[in-house]
Amino acid sequence: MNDTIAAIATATGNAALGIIRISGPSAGDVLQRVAPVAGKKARQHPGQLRFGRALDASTGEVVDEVLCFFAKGPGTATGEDVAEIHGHGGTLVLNQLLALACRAGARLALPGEFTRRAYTSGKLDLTQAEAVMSLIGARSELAARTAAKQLGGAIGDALADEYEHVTNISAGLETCLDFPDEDLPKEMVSEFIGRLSQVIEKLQAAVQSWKLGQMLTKGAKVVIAGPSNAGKSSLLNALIHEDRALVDSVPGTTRDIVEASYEINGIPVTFLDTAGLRFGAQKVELMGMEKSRKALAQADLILLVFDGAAPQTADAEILRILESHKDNTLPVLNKCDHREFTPSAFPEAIRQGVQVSAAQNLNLDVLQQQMAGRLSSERATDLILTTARQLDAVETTLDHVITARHILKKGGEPELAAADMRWAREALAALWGKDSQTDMIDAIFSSFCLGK
Ligand SMILES: Nc1nc2c(ncn2[C@@H]2O[C@H](COP(=O)(O)OP(=O)(O)OP(=O)(O)O)[C@@H](O)[C@H]2O)c(=O)[nH]1
Ligand SMILES: [Mg+2]
Repeated sequence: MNDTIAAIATATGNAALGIIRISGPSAGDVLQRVAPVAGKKARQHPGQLRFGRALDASTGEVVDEVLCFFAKGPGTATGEDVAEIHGHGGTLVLNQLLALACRAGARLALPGEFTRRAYTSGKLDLTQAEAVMSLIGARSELAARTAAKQLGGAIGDALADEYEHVTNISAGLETCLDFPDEDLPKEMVSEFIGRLSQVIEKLQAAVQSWKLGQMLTKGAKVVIAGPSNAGKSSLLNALIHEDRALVDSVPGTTRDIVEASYEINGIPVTFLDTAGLRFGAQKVELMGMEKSRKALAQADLILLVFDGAAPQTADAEILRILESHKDNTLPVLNKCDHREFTPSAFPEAIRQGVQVSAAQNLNLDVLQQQMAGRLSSERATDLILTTARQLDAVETTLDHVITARHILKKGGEPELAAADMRWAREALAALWGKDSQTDMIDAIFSSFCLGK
């Protein structure tokens, strides 16, 4: 980390501005070599932008008119000296500026290297570093808000108490191991069990948040399924306000799956309009129906659409789908504008569904609200795990904490509980990329009296 790195920090393509970012011990020197006058002024006035010219040192030619910025570490994003050259946003000119910076002593940064330096210098923990990418890639407002919270350290804050309990109990058990002949004091054991139960509850909530985290990052899959001709494609078009899928009065219109992206209450949604399920279909339509059934298995939410004027279409297969996916299925009775609309002719579970008219845009707001409710029931929490790595760390911690509590409850060997608590501590520390050993040593010594 004692070299100085540089990269184009803005997107490629033509734009009003483009920024070269430089970080490392010679950031100031590099800046001054690229833009001698403005760079010098920027170094004299850290935190301010100075106007000047970037020059090709070998020819003395002006490459671009630029604004220069300099900030001294460690109070910077990477913890190092940081410089920026704001040039015009053309691909060619930015590459020239970057080449000047490299000739002036910087090297090209590797992907993620600025954020990595921020992590190494303790500016960010791992969950915050991951949040940088989530924020940049966020596809919806809620995803962006969640990433922004994580960038601010939300996961660390939400699990700070749990980490402290795990570390302290681990330290407590390790200390007891030094006195193998003595049993653990009863009050201590019951206190540990109580605290572990709190930890378990919180970690379980964190694990549950993963599903929502996935929906936020990848988007929720909402499959529109049901009998042929129920108005599934009409409903898709009405929900996304776009003429996306073909609609026709002949059953079997949709065969391949039609996808469309949309956002519902801050959650990015991918709708999958599927081939209607019906008896007596022929080859291609049957292939489409097979795809429909597969799509159901991957759905976060299924809109099971019925033609409210054709109760006979709610046949055995459809009812089986409703039964086997009842946790994530929302029945929808379409065509409520139809004169033969008869919800009472449907089985109870379907009759309770939302009554809409895709053709007349009736009640679609109610349907949207119900979808949002189903997709974001766990939304209240600040603690949302968004990467597989985070989930793995929390699940591993949870396993060990549960085992340790079990051992303590049945009066088992403290060594065994201590081993599980050590693994739990290490796994939880890995969530943030912390050094659990140092934290535990801190926990042990902080319980010593002053001056000892
Ligand atoms: N009256 C009325 N007719 C509708 C409504 N929604 C759809 N329809 C009609 O129902 C027929 C079938 O509509 P689609 O949207 O193609 O139905 P689908 O479920 O996608 O059909 P498949 O793709 O064949 O399975 C068309 O003639 C639509 O105009 C509605 O709300 N009210
Ligand atoms: Mg269709």
